Amino acid sequence: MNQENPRDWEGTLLKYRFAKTMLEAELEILLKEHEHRTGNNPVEHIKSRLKSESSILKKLKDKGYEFSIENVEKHIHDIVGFRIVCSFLSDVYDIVNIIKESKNFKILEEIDYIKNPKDSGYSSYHLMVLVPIHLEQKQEYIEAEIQIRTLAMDFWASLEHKLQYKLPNDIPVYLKRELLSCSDEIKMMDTKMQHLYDIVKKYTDK
Ligand code: 0O2
Repeated sequence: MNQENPRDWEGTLLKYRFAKTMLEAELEILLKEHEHRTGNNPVEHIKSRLKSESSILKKLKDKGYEFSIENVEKHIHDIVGFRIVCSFLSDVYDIVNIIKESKNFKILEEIDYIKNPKDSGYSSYHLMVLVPIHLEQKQEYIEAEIQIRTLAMDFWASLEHKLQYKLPNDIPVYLKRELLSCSDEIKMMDTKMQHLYDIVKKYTDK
């Protein structure tokens, strides 16, 4: 890590690690409490990760910035990343609301790639949050990205991500078209499953 004091860089990474720990605990409390209150658990599974140093460097380079702690803090928003996977479309929006109503984070930005999918076909709901971490001398806020998506969206995104890594260069146009078509099919399936879920709920809510 050129020109930077390695201790400062280690200290920066440590803060991201603290933020991941804090967010893990906060999300567990929020979602468990929701389940206790409503009897409904909208979560299938949660994954979390700290972006690797090589991925941080690659993303900075792709964005056209040199490595510095300042540039990392300013331009890399997903060093702390969470992925919450749920069954139904309505679960995604329930989880978004649970997180947004929490007083424990500040919401920086939200992007609804479900209503407005990316050109690739990628869909998911992204929340950028600021997580408070309590250090010996002060409190700091660290950025984290929470992706919320259905099992079907997760299936598509995971396979598409794998294909991207397998191909040395850009994905050929015909493959992009096929992936887009798979994403449309997955969208239809999510809508159908939601419809079935709504019918079942009508029976069980009676
Ligand atoms: P990884 O390996 O998952 O960490 P920003 O982060 O806001 O500065 P970016 O990356 O353009 O800039 O933001 P965006 O588009 O919201 O994407 C953030 C993350 O969403 C990505 O992180 C992926 O995890 C996921 N994502 C976005 N677009 C796609 C897509 O087309 N296909 C798949 N499979 N995932 C996508 P990283 O750092 O790119 O990757």
